[in-house]
Amino acid sequence: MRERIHELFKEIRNFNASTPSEVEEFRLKYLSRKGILSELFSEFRNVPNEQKKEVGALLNEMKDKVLEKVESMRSILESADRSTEPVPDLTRPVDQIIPGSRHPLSIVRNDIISIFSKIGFSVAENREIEDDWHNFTALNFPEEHPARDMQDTFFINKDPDILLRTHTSSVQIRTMEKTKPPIRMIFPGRVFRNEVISARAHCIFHQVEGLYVDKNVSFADLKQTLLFFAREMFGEKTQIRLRPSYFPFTEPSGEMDVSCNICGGEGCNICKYTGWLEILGCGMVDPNVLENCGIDSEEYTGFAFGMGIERIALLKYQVRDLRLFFENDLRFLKQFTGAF
Ligand code: 2NM
Repeated sequence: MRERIHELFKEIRNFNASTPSEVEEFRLKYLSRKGILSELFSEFRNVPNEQKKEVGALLNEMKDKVLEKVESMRSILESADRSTEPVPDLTRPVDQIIPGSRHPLSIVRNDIISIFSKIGFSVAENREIEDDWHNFTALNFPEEHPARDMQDTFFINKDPDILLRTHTSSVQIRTMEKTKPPIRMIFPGRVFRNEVISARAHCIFHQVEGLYVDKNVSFADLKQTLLFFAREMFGEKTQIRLRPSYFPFTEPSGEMDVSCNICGGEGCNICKYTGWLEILGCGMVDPNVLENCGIDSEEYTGFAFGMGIERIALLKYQVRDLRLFFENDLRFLKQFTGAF
C-alpha cells in the first residue's frame, strides 16, 4: 500500500489541466465518495498496527496535496482566462455625467440668505411644531383671531396648544426670548396653513422672515434695507413702494411691491397690468411683542418683514402653478441648473 501511495503522490504532483472541467474531474477522482482517497481509507483497516501511524499521516497529506493542487490549478486557469480578455478601448468617450440641480425653492432661499448676509444678518432655524404662545399669543394675536381657528391652522391631536407653525415668526419669538439686542437675523423655514391646494396656494410653503432689533431702529432703516434687498434680488433698476397694511405683530405695518421687471413697468399679465408685484409684508415690531419677549420697548425698537419663497420663485422663474414646486417632476426640476 505504501508503494501505491507514493505512485499517487507522483501522479498528483505531475497533474496538469487545461480546462476547469479537467480540474473537476481530477478532484472527483481523488475526493468523491467512491474516489481514491475513500478507497484507501477503507483499506486502512488492513494496515498492520505498527504502520498505521505512518500510513495515516501519508493519507492525510495526500488529501491536502490534492486540495492544494485543485486550488492552484483553478487560480492558474482563471488568471489565464483574464489575460485573454480584450483590452478596453481607452479612446471611448465617458458616459455622460448628468449633474443634479438645486430645487428652485432652495435656489431662491439661498439667494435671499446671501443678500441679507452681506448686510450683517445671520440665520436661525427652529422647530416646526409649536405651542400657542410662540406662534400666536406672544405675537399679539387676539384670542378671537381667525388664524387661531381649526379652519386655518393645523392642530396636533386637536390640542389647541400644539400646532404646526403658521409662520416662522415663532422662531423670532424664541430668538428674542433668549437674546439680548442687537439682533439682526433672518429665519427661513417651512410653514403650514390649512388651505385648499390650488395653483396659487398650498398647505405647506416656505418663508423667509427678518428681524432687526436695536436702539434707534427706525422705519427709514426698514425701507433702506428692503430697497437694498429688492435691487440685489431683482436688479439695480428695481423700484419699491410701500402700502399701508395690518399685522397683529407690527405697528405700523406695510406691504412692499417691486416694479415689474418683466414688462419694466409697462404692464403685463404677470403684474396684471399694474406695473407692480407684491413681494413682502413688513413693519415696526409692536412694543407688546418686544415686551412679551422680555425686551424693554422703551430702550429698543425693531423692524421685521416676511416673504413667501414660492411667490418669489414664481415671479423669478415665471412658473404658472405653485404645485409644480412640490411634485418633484424631474422634467420641471432639471430646468433649474447653475445656481448652486
Ligand atoms: C411678516 C410681516 C411683518 C414679523 C414680525 C415678527 C416679530 F416676531 F418680530 F414680531 N416676525 N415676523 C413680520 C412682520 C412678518 O410676514 C409677512
